[in-house]
Amino acid sequence: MRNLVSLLNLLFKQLAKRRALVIAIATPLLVLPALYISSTGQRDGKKIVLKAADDHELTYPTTQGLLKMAELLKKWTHGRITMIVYPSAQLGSERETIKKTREGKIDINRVNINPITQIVPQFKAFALPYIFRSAEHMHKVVDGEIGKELMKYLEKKGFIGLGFYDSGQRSFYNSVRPIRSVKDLKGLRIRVQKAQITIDMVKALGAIPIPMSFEEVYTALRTGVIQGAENNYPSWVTKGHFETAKYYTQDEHSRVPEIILFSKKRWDTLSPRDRELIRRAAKASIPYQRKLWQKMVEESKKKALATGCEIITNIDKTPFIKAMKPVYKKHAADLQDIVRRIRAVK
Ligand code: GTR
Repeated sequence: MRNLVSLLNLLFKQLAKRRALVIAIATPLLVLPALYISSTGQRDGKKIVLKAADDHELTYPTTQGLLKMAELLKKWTHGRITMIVYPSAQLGSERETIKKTREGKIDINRVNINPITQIVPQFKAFALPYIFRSAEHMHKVVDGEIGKELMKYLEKKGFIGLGFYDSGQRSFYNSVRPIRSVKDLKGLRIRVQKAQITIDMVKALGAIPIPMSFEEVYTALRTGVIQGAENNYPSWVTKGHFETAKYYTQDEHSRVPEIILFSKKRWDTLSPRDRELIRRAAKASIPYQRKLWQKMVEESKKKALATGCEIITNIDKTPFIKAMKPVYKKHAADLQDIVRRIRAVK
């Protein structure tokens, strides 16, 4: 018995020593890179100017998110890394900027996932109608393992994914009549993003999908080329679509997020230290953007109501969900596993 006690004592002492040793070795290993990154060493090195694109104006939460990134990079590097944000589609429509980002002509690009599904079909999992139960569910999925997995597919296509911003839910709005059921959509000319999944979704509901760029929607609504579109509250209002399309129905058919892309071509020229800084800045901008988002949704609704718009919230979504079956059949056939995993996220 005594032997056993002394054996155990010895064992504990050894373990304690080892732990001290592990801590002594690991602490500087963990702390030093962090100190290094935040130290004045960031001043030195190549000056870098990054060009960033967004199709919303400066006050919109996504553009504000990019500006937060720019501010952090400037601060952390004492001005060595400058990120210039070009708002309001100054660098081109979403489709054009995606191409330019791939070519290395734009370094950072905040875009919606819908057009990305045309390049990386796996992202359709995030664009499927009614796939997410709530904002919390969506955050858990995109910020977790599934989000990381999908980001990997981007690399082969020339992009580095830095994180997801909020875009709320997309719903229908139009200038003709309040949509209270699926049949009210019948025959309406509805603008959609240039993505097959959104085209098929609108078709499945009996409306006529008209793919066009975001920048063309305002005039197309005014001239009657289209009678409606689908988007979140802030886009409906900030882009002035609500001036003509006065009926907004909260059918919430998708909760497709926004993504911050970095050009792989440019990424490959950066030092590991700068890549890490950029990743961190993007990550830090996400909670900031999401907070602004909440505020903007409320403000947009208020503004629209104050100008005489009608917001229809009390609809039965079940027929909308049922009508989306062909969309799942066509677009989610190869994504069954991921769809199952998304649904299983609690
Ligand atoms: C918005 C999104 C834009 C653009 C737009 C659209 O919600 O933030 O980047 O994708 O939708 O419908 O084209």
